[in-house]
Amino acid sequence: MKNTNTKMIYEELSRDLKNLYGEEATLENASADQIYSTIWAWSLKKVSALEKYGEITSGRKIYYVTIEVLPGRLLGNNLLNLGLLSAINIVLRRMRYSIENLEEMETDPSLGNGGLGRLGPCIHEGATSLGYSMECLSLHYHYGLGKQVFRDKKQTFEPDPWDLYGKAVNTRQADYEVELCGRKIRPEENVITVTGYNTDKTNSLVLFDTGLASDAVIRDGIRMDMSDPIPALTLFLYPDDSNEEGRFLRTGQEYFLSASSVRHILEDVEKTYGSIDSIAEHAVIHLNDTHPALCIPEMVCQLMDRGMSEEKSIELVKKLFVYTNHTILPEALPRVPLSRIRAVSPRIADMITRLDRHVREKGITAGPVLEGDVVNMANLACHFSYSVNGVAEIHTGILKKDVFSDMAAAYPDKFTNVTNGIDFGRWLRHANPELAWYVGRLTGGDVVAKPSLLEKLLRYQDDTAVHADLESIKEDNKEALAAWLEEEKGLVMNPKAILTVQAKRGHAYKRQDLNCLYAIWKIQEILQGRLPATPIVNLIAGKAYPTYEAANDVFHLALCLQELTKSPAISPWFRVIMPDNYNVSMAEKILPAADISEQISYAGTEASGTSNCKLMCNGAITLGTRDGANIEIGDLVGPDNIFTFGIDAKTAADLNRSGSYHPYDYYSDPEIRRVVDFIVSDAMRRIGDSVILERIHRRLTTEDTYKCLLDFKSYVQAKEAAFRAYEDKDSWYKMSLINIARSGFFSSMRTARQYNERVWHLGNPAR
Ligand code: 26W
Repeated sequence: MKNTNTKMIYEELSRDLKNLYGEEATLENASADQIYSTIWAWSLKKVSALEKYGEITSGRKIYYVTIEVLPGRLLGNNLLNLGLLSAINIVLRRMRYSIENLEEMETDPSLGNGGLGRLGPCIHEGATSLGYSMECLSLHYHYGLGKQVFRDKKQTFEPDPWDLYGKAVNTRQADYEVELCGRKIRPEENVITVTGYNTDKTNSLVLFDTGLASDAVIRDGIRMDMSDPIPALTLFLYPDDSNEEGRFLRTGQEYFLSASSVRHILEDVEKTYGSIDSIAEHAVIHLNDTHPALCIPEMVCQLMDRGMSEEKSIELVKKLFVYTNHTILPEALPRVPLSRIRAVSPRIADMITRLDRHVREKGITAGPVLEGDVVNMANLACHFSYSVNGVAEIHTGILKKDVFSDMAAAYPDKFTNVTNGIDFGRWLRHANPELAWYVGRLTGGDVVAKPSLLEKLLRYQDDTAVHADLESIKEDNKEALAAWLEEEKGLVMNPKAILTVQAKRGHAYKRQDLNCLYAIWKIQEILQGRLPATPIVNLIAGKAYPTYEAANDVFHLALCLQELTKSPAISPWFRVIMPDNYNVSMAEKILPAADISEQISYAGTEASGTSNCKLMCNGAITLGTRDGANIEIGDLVGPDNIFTFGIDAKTAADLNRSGSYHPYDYYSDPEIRRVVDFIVSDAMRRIGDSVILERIHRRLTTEDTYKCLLDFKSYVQAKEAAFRAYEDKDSWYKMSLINIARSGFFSSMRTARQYNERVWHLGNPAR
């Protein structure tokens, strides 16, 4: 090998392989497993050789506390950040391997549920790349959310262990103890090193565990005996909370995360600075949604234990915490009985009472912390954080005008917006190397380090040769996805079809059912001989919470449509595809292949969305409502480069308030009725479960909380317009190019920078 870098890597790997598997082992005769393990261990050595940010002792450090985290696979991402990805691929090619094949051996931990869980790692990576000192604190769930398996066209879950990943985890026993349900627990801190792009600095992801989790309490699937919360505490993310035992367990998890985080932070500051006297100069504690809000009373208690008065402790806390809200749905703004918190920690319950009194004694009547015996966690977070933010312009607006309007009036300077961002290293360079290389060549720079360089693509917007190149990259990605879907999931996808993708958590407000209604409409069109010019693949992916009936029902509908569209009368023109167990690594395969990004939530309900940004930078065109970050995408690309439909958030809010929406009014339209009634047709009943299909039909015709029938026609029109537009490849790839060019705004480095300017105020970060 000519290149010294690759030669050196080859020699290092050969040596490491021999150390692991004996003198006989060579890279040429080793198994894929042995090569993977060798590269994995080698990459971890390289990562741990990097300097630690923790050593920086000036400026503030961010402690980002989150109940869920979706770090994704480490190997490829770390190699990219270390600048070794291309070189290692050259080395591997000699053995007829590629990093893409090998990294399939790494488990992908499902320690998160969706956008909230993935956002943390994206911001963490952005902050690390910028040189900010940031620790992400979460729980070490043994099985994460669970592995989604479709049985009989229904979603089930199996435990999803992520043992392999354990090799990257450094476990240490904490020096402190936390008290939970009357028991003293010394947490385990499981530390994973987080790398940034093009920097030799690293940060850490710290996952707390009780060390007391026991598989013996697991019953079937992800159900558990929760009578004793301690052995169950760190087994699964979001345990079933349909009964009091489950709700108690969740509060226990939230308190364990909060107590461990606060003790960890105090210890970190004490160790670094010798005391906690000026902690607000050295630390900012970021509450990623309300789940870790018990950090606030815990911190007051801990400061008081260190000799500070209550008043001073509370005032100090107000300088330490910031809170990001990620949802306006009332059911996800938790209200927790004080008695439940008391059963987990009497001291914390007492402190919440005092914090409530503190607010009232200041004469602030907005947003009571205690409403009778119920703790409003979002209000607690708002009062005692110095900054509260939403995650897209429209979402922050709704928080200020509606959800927290009283609080925004009481604290006019507290509320701000920081629109979400994504890590371009993972979502462009790593997920779509061909596109990343190509746009890098056209822009003449490193678009991962500086995503704003993508703007330079605009000068090629009318260049038909560039359009053709973009088309050929998209085709390659579709072919790779089709091959993977067939091999791994047994699903047939025509790589020549137009691919429209809705990949996200299953939730009524995200309206996967609206997508299914379109599918039915299209099937009926095809059966009547109106065929699309290009075949269509309508891909839906995501997990729904196991006990969330409405979302599970809609997944059943989608799976029935997947079955139905296998029919030879339909499949050549239209197919619904729903692969199981959508996770970060599957997203890395699906999103680069997508032509259309479906962002069809009911206006005003999707805080931001992040798959919309990931799809955008991979050249997909948004088909969306005026919701979340879709609006900012629309502003960036202009109305000609996005397909917008449906009522806007103001109309939606007025309609919700007036209660004047009756789905039956729309159901009486013959076209809509024909589509909706198809759900309970004989053809569908032969494939699916009639009870579920009838339930969906009833929900749509009598409740339709998120007004699918109202937006249906406008959605069909917009989707059909998108498919028509696809037929003119030059104008389609011009749109695609403009979307890629304008996507740099959604870099998580921009997000981290804005958090620093508007929220964290770090002092003197490295860049
Ligand atoms: C079950 C309790 C619960 C409550 C809220 C679980 C999870 C939540 C999360 C806050 C919901 C969530 O994931 N929100 C998503 O956050 C993303 C990152 O900001 C946004 O892009 C999504 O729009 C928002 O739905």
